[in-house]
Amino acid sequence: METLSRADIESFSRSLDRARRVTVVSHTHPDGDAAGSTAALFSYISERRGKDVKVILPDYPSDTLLFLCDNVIFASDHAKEAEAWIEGSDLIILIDANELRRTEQLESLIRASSAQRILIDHHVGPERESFSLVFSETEVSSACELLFWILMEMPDIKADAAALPHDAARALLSGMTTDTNNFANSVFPTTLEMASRLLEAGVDRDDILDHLYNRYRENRIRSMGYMQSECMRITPKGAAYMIVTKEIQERFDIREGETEGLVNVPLAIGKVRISILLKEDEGHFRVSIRSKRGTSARELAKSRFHGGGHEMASGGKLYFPEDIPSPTDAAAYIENVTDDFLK
Ligand SMILES: [Mn+2]
Repeated sequence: METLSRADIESFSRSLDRARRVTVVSHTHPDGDAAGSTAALFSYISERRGKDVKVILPDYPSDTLLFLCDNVIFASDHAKEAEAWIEGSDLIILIDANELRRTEQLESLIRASSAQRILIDHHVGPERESFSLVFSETEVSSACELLFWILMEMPDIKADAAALPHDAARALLSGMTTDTNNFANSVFPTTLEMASRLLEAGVDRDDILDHLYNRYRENRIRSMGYMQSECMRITPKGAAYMIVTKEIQERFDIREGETEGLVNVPLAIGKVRISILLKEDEGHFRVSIRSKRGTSARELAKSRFHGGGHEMASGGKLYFPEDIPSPTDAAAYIENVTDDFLK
């Protein structure tokens, strides 16, 4: 990848050489890119660099991603262990998040540590001031892709994907696959080149697809059908929205990550320009936004939902009672802001 600087690569490699104990972290509600990129860093740093390394994630991903999480400390139920590991680390790498606050409860521990901090990310607006070394590239599919191209430059890999630990290669292809929605969006020439090199190196893509897409619970599929049939609203200006209330989550026993992908579905409708999914949580809704070209999901997320992300795939939050008096006011809020936003 031409935009990677030789000096940064060398500096990263030296930091890995010097480190005794390494922490790899990513964002809360980890997706496939977070799980895949942290798993790949783990395999590379432990197997190729022989370092003591652990992945710490703030909480659990969906069950279908657990095949990437063999070496993870989940801080949500192992807080003491996570804290001790971070405190004893001299190198902390944040990947697939542009800001430390995306690690939620881990942020204060990371800020309190004297360890060197490195950021590897593909979102807009990296928090440069909190890291001594930053790899930030938005013209890639995923953090997994950016990491792949960084690893290709490493002196022990020498641009040979077959020299990656097998688990790292598999994790990289997995995370890139989920962030591109299985090659449906954010695909760059470098993305296909990465996929090609990993397949050539022997990664079993069919096995990855089976893990990612063929192991859902029946409830997830039934709830998605219900949401599309009964809960999707489309405004005259082409905003589609679905509100997954606490009541619906309980009725279908919806678990973490099980609404993943649902926000993309309404974009298949011709008149829909932007799709918004709200999932009720404690005191707020988690908001996912996807848009078609020419409409900015990021702008809407930034201006109305305290969020941000990518141009056509963003997220944020809607708080009650701060933004809306109560959860039942969410539909009216969405209709108002989208009517104003979609001129
Ligand atoms: Mn990502």
